[in-house]
Amino acid sequence: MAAGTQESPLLALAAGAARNKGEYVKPFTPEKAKGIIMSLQQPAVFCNMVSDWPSRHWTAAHLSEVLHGKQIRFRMGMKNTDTVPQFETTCNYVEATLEEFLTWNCDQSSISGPFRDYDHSKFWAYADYKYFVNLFEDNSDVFQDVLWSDFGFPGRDGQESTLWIGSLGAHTPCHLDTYGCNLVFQVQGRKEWHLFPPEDTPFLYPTRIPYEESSVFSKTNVVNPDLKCFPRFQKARRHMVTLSPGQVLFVPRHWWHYVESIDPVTVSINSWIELEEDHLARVEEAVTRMVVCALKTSEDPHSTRAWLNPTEVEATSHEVNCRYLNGAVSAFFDHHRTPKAVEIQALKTNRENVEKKELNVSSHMEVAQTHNQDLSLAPGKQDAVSLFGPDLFPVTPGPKEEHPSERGGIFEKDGKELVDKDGEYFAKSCCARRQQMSKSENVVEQTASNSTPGLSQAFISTDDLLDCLVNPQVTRMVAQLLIQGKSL
Ligand SMILES: O=C(O)CCC(=O)C(=O)O
Repeated sequence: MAAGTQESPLLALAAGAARNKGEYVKPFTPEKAKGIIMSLQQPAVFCNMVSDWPSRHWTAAHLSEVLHGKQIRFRMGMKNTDTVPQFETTCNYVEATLEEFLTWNCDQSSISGPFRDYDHSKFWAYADYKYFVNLFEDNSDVFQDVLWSDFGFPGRDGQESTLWIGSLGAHTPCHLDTYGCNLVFQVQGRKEWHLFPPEDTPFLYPTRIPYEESSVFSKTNVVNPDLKCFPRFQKARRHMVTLSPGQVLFVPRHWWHYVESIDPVTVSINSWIELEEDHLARVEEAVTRMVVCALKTSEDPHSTRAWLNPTEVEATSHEVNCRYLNGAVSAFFDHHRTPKAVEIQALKTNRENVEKKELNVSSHMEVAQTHNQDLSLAPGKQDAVSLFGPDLFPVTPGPKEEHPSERGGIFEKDGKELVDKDGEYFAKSCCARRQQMSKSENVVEQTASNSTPGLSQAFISTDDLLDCLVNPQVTRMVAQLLIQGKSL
């Protein structure tokens, strides 16, 4: 049993008695669920945890009534099987109501309305990444319909959640999320999840273009890979699961995922749970942003749209990026007060990229592989696996398997920049996608705007950053990666 998941005998007795009376009892207490989430290093599906959540009734038809007439932005994609991923930068967008979406989706002969230019047999539509706080700004009561407190996160509800409504074929290209781990509640229809462990990153051909602060995309279309261009992808260990209504998928930190709607209408709700490692990740992202913005802006100063994901607010200036970096570093130090803690955290989170001894790219890949003998649990938490059963099943490598799913079957199938008092700029959040996600991200902003000195006296200067970026170890690794990338 994982640390922190031990159930008290009294609770177990009470649960047994309730079950005997035919009452609905969740298979895991909040403490136990949280213990699993914090120790499991493999994706897994929780069943029978959300049957009493009011949001289980949130079909697209129901939501269209709740949102009566609200305009939503839909991403439009092709139902083709190209080998090139459909990044958000290459998609078209349509502003429409949910009602108009449902009409287009059901009445395939409809030739009017905002979707009129999109032949239903060729296109899918996806209202993805919709923050509750934006979508339900006039109706915040609905936040309480989502109860992540049942998973051990008290107070977390719709306010920290995102909604996804799609048609058949709607998908999100393969990416990893930089921050947190993820809980995903499938409400309507089914979605197919293709997951790959963080250790397989070299086989996924990561790219920072399109640039997005909170995601790293794969160049590979994982459902139709071009193996001539991306031969290492063959080594990636795909884990697959079909998520059905009523199930909650746990996606551990830095697992790659491609997600596709396989029913005519799908609705899901997710929440990214902040983790300790996010503090250092935020510094890494600030460095990445600075490098990407500097190089891409000088390559083509007029067209940020070509490389910036539409979920990002805008390309930010060097000054703003510098402030963001300083904010992230200050927040890191605020969190890890002692130098020892800083050292441990930095080394721990570095494991995916930098080997301490020799920065050899190919040996790095092998090390990544051997690290991965036991993907399932954090060290010292080996026995959480005993919790697998009908209410929690692991997502395992290889083709998807049928799993016992819903008991009872009650679910339907079917930067902007801010000007501060002194007139100086600070990016509100360099991350549009996650701007409501993380309370700790606000800490970065506040720390940056309250305590970051002027650029000239910045704690981390441009030269400090350059000293690190052109460190011989780093440039050697970059050189090796460049050569390796061109020699395959
Ligand atoms: O459902 C999707 O299309 C993508 C979901 C996703 O990427 C996430 O929850 O992190």
